[in-house]
Amino acid sequence: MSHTVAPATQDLLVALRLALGDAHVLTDGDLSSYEQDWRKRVRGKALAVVRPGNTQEVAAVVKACAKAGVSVVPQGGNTGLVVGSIPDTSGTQVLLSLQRMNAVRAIDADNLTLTVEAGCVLQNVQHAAEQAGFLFPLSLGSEGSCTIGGNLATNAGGTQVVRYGNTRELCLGLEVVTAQGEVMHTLSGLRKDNTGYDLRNLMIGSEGTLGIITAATMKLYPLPAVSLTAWAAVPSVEHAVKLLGLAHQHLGAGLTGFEMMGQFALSLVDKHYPQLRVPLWQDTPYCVLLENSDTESEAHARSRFEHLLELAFEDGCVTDAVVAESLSQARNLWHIRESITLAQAEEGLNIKHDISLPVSAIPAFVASTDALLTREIEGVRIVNFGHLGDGNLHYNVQAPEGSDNQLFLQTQEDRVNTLVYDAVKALGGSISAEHGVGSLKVDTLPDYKDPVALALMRHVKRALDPQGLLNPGRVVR
Ligand code: FAD
Ligand code: 2HG
Ligand code: ZN
Repeated sequence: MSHTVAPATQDLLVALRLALGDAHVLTDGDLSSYEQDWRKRVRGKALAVVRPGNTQEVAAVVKACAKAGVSVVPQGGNTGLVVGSIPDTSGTQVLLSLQRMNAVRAIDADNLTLTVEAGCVLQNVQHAAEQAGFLFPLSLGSEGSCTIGGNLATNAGGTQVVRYGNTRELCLGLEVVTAQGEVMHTLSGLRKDNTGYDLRNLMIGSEGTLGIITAATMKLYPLPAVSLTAWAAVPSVEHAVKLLGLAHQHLGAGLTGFEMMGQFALSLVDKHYPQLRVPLWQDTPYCVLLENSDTESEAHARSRFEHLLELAFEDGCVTDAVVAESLSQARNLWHIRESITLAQAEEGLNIKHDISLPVSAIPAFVASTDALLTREIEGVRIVNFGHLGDGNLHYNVQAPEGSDNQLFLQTQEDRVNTLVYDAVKALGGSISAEHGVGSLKVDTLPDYKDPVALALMRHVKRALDPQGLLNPGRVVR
């Protein structure tokens, strides 16, 4: 397919080809993997997909685009869930894929750090750390395709946050290409550095709107000597919260995962992946997946873990439980948890809500919002699961059985969002816990974000990207 392009655009394409070589400036062929979001909700159209191989090439692309007044959309693994990593439909934006920048630059064992390029797939970062005898704890269902640059740009969370924090907490230094095409060399491995404004933390979570992350220095941890996993049936959300309190009390920093999964969420895994054999889900409204990792001996850790479960049984927090007897059993249990997103995709599009609340407010939120939605929309199905240990729920709303999912989204999405987000706001929560804002929530954010904070965000955007060329229309307008 050939394009008719304006002379200025033609000049830009020539400059990009000169900088990267023809093979890494794509304008023809099937570009859907770059132009379509992971959930297949939106398809954009890029002027060109560029694939720089190093930081200087990223800077050259940004400079050429700034000169031409063309906007740049950075993309890592394109697994984001808020439509932030694809071009708009105008055909005028350059999609900058970081995937070729995937080297592990250095591992500093004494400093407990590793320095990686932004396009490194998360799973490869985990493997590199493990091969050096360390743990890189960030863990997401998308880890086979998402990149560390995307994780930083979204400040991704995942299933180990309760112990190790979000991506932000794992990062010590960044290398960033600015909107002007300059390179900010702040790839430090320092744990202490009070030399002014924290630009690293400004870039983290900015979703490609303030700069393009090209490399990062990340923290490493000792590999745990033992990891224990249990799958427990709990009679209510209140009981799950009580179990979380017990786990904090008895496991301390050894508590590395605490996930809650509602019955409907698990029924979708059972329906679409019956081979995974979801345990206990049929007779209980919620299950909890609990992980305890430690550096002490297995026998000691196991007896403490089992003691915790005994107490939970006595308290009525847990009505039934399975403790993994081997690594492969533990992996299977985690695989079930990580399959919920895929099972939802099989069932058809739903309305996603990635929300956070104080843990103490979660039982009231679930009780009142379940009741509200059930009253308002007959037959509505709620896919409720998430990282309860972090106060983060994926409170997704699925169309009634047998109805048209697309039509449901078209007619109900705004109304359902208002119902859910108003309830979140009333309880002091956030409408984006870990996925970010992207373009999906950019117009909703002003209704829920503190207006002074939002105004400051706009000032920051104008100061760092006065031409408004870095991922425009995402996070703030
Ligand atoms: P992309 O999707 O490519 O981009 C995401 C955003 O970051 C975009 O705004 C993009 O412009 C920007 N960006 C990407 N790379 C750069 C860069 N180098 N510099 C500047 N900006 C950049 N998220 C969680 O937080 N927790 C989970 O548990 C979780 N589980 C998931 C499970 C599944 C099955 C899927 C599909 C997604 C899940 N996600 C989860 C969402 C997603 O994987 C994360 O947001 C991830 O961090 C995105 O990484 P990516 O490389 O795919 O980024
Ligand atoms: C998870 O925790 C992801 O599995 C995806 O954040 C959540 O599918 C979702 O809504
Ligand atoms: Zn999540």
